[in-house]
Amino acid sequence: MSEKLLVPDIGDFENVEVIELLVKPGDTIKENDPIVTIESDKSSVEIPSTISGKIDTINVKVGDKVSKGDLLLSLSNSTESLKESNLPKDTENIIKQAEEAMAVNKEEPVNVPEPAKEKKQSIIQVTNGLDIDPLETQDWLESLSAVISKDGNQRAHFLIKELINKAYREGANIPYTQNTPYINTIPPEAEIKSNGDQNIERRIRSLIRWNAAAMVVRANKKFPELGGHIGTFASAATLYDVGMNHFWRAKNNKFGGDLVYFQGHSAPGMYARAFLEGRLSEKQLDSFRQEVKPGGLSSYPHPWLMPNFWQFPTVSMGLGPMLAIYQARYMKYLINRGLIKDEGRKVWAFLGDGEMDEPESMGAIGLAAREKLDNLIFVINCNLQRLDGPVRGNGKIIQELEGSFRGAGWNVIKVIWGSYWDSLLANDKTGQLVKIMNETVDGEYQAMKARDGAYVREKFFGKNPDTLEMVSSMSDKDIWRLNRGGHDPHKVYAAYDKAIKNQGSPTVIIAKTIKGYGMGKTGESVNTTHQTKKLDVDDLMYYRDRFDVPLTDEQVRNIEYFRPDEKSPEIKYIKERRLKLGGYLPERSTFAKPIKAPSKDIFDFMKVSTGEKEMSTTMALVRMLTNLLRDKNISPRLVPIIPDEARTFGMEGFFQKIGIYAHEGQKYEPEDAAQLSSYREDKSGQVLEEGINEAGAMSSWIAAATAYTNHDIEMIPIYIFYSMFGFQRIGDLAWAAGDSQARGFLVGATAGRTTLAGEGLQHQDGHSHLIASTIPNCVTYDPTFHYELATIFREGLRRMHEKKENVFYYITTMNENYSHPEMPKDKNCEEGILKGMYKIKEFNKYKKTKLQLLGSGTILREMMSAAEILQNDYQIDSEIWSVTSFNELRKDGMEVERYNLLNPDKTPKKSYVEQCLGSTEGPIMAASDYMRMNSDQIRPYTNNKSFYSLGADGFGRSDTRKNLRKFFEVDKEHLVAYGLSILAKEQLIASKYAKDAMKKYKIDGDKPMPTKL
Ligand SMILES: Cc1ncc(C[n+]2csc(CCOP(=O)(O)OP(=O)(O)O)c2C)c(N)n1
Ligand SMILES: [Mg+2]
Repeated sequence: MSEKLLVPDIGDFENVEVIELLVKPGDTIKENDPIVTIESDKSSVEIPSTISGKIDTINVKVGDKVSKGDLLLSLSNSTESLKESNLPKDTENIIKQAEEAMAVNKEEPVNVPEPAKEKKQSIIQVTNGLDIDPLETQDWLESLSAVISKDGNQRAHFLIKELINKAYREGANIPYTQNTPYINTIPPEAEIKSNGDQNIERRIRSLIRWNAAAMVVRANKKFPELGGHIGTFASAATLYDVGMNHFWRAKNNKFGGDLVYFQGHSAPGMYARAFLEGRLSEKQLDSFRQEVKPGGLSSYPHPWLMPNFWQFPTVSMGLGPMLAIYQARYMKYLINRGLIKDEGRKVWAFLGDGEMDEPESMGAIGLAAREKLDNLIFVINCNLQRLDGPVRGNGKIIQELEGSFRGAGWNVIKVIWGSYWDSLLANDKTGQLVKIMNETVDGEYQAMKARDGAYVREKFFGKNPDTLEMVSSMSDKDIWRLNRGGHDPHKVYAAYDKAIKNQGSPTVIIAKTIKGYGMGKTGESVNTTHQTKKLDVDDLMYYRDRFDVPLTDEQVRNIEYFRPDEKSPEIKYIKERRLKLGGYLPERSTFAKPIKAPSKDIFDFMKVSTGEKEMSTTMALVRMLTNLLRDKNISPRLVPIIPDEARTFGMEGFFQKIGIYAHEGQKYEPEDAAQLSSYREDKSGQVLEEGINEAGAMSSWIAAATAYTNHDIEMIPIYIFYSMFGFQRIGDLAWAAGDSQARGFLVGATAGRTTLAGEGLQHQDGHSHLIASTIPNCVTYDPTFHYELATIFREGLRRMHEKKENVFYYITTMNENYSHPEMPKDKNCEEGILKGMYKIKEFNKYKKTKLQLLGSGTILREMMSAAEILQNDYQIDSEIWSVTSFNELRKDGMEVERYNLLNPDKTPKKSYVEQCLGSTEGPIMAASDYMRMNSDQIRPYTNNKSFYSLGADGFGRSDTRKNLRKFFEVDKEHLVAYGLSILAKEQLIASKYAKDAMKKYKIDGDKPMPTKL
């Protein structure tokens, strides 16, 4: 039986060119095998087969233009075929039912019943929240208690929900509240108990506390400028220790490991623990914050500086929470794509309560709930203080966070009160204690912990006669010992245990602690705690006594570290616990296998001229990626990341081909189901379509770009964004990517200040390369032609993913269509492209006057046209250099210059720029579609040649490309005029030529500088 394969619905396009045939007559194909690649002026897409069989004839050839319904090929022996109708069965049924319903509706007029008349009643509304009938209240509460004890919490919850629904239906406008009372989420009777030895754990914790504080104090004694923080870790020690002793599993050869984002300022605590574990020496502790000499300990978690220790940079507040969310999401992505096993690994993130004010901290919590990230646990250390003072003096940060997280769909566990409060709360029959707990604001809670028990009795329990009575038999000391939940290992253990068992949603543990816990009068719960880095002898003695650290007064005065004997129960315990949990944390390692770079010929099609055909470099990139998806080594590792701009970049073809990642698959039939580029969501989809969310997309990219260490699998993330919304928008995340040793590609598409025409000031990028150049391990390129792009991309794959170099690439691509020439045959061309410049053309007819013309990005083409005019109209020769990266040239120039200055006695080396330009003839004129600073970067390395740079300085604006280039003076006419003027200034030609050209091209010499317009 013979079947015919027709061109499917390709959206709004008609007469689209066939650019590749992927099959030939005689081939046996299966459903979904790609048949041909077609390309419009915006995008290229593969057409998959909808049938299986052996190809008899192919009815199209490369270069043909096709539209929907055209015959592509005929097949025989097909084993499967699509039904006439493409509509899924379900849809057919739905349509049928709808039609039947409509038929019925036609006959029967819609009969909407009149609303029942409201019975008028006179009710006295109580609006001030007072209890007008305590007996009635008591009845209701007792009924509820009875339900709880008879049928359990769930039933009680159900009844309350029903009551609320009923009240709502009857018109009661009940304000919705996400808050529960200011007490622990887990009642004491439901707490799961730790099987750890509490005494030893307390001793270990005390030693860690002491050593952490000692290392900060010692460093500052030596060099007061070094700084450091004691208060943050002092408040969080229990939160960390319970995790370290009982929950966090390390990576080893059997398990991938939990991923823990440590709060940056608590770094001393992690070092102090590693010291007890025997991983860091006393000498290393003594080099805290002195990193210049090898072996020093970095101030905060920085993988770049301690590559075998720290995994995640977190100290720029707000990045940790966001990165952790996307890390958890990416872990699920890898699992759902079958690239890693689901081992129940967790991502834990430790955050400060002040940190939660960063928009990034809360910005992605909706995504975490939506994606049901039950592998994610936030622990927010609510010590109620940030740097300057209270986080919410007049309110309650814990309640506020509870509302926000619960509202977003998280599982919320509040750990507010320690065990000493349990009996008081159990005796709170009238609810007065909880009432004052609810009413007391954080400013008061903080002040209480800066004072003493008598103050707490008066200011807290004294708020109500009942509560004052409750503590009448307690001494002030007893009252002072009433601990906060975050300092109680039992409460923390119970919360962690519940968190790891939670399914279907992320968990946030909101723990109440005291900033500077144990630091005494100078540092505990006072507004200056955060900055306290020095403790005087009295404070140190107090700290020692407070935590029973076994040091003599003399040792305290010397601020000695304390590490018990190797055979002591403490050291044995700490090691045993970690052994049980698979190893030490934090620890950074990688066992990822390299990805073999694709063979060179996969990019060969980008080395030949495109002839008449015009395309943008963005489109060339999409073509290249489409080809890479056919390489079986590379294909599964590619992670295309797009923030809602796939159609802008012509990448919609990827939707069908590799699918959009969606953890729930696709629960609906997409509106464009019948089209070739239909919006296909899939549980194992490959594209990360992030929506309008550059920070999230960058966080995903970082997760993918560090998968080689966090998941031991090398991935190739390619994040494609509007270049203006890249580095400018998420600069600090890009910096963190550098710190994280991320490997992957960032592509700034629609780049250039005059190349993106109509979009205007906020869209036209003239500086992303400069921002990118600030990141030491970011390699950047601004290519013009497809073969440059291919050469750069392939080298990026080789350096990063085969050779595992810790760099990442930033490449700009444009949306201007033009034809691309064949790659020059010169054997140095490839090297030049990669180093940053190569000679692309030379005009050498007149041999009188010469100019060196350097162009980058699309402005190279303006430069090439200008050179032609200079030759034809003014008899000026020139050499034209394609500069693929001013940034890379500058890096090389800097390095060589530095070497020469540091080695005055040696033969000076030559920078690459000097090698190219040093002995050329004539002044240099350089231009790019970026600020002059871009091309200016190489000025010092040209061997003192005259150097002039042009560029697009100033705010962009919407207009045509031609007008914009004229405005910013980088069009060919301005380049000609400037070129002549430069030659005149250098006294190589008469100035009249420049004047004439300006007149000819209507260039006004008195026009204001574009930066001022
Ligand atoms: C983006 C950013 N802004 C400012 C800072 C400076 N800073 C460091 S810690 C801190 C206060 C932290 O308070 P909190 O989050 O409550 O943490 P805590 O130390 O109280 O646990 C500030 C403002 C920073 N590290 N990062
Ligand atoms: Mg805080």
